[in-house]
Amino acid sequence: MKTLALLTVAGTVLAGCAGSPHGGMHAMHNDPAHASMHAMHNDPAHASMHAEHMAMMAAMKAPPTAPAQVTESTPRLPSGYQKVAAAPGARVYFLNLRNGMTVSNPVKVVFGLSGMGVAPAGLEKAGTGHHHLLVDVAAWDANAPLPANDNFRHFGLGQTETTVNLAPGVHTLQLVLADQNHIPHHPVVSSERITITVK
Ligand SMILES: [Cu+2]
Repeated sequence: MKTLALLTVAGTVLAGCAGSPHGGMHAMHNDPAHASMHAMHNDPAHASMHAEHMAMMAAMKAPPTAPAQVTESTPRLPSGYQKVAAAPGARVYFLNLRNGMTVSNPVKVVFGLSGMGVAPAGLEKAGTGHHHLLVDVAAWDANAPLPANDNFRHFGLGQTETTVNLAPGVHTLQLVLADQNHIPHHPVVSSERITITVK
């Protein structure tokens, strides 16, 4: 009976999140192998697995994070600088983190990019850029070089992942792709802004 109840809860969440980027995860609940994991919850030895599963479910229910306030991108800067064009449909996203997750230091962040390539800063190559991780940034300017500080972290060597140490508590993260001069593309290629809790 307990197993059935858990599956029912999963089914309800699935219905509420149709079309969400977590669709693939929800799909696992229909997988017989995953269903057998639920059955194991009756075994105390699998209590930790149960806790992990519940944490995952909690992350799915987290309210979405308010988007950052971003100035409207213009093709040129006031200086006359012509921005590098973003490839149509280009997308940057967190590969290993989701909104609402609770994580421990050091926090690994893996950058996902589709439709464009990664090139080191300083190298001008069409259809490329380098990653920037924005930590606790609620507003930024799409028409200026991204600042370089603890809140705006540059990966100018072309890195596609990093580990960061963050103070325990709640933080927001966002990824922004920018050109060889650290200026966001036009239109902007940025990820969803997510909230994580660091233990
Ligand atoms: Cu940069």
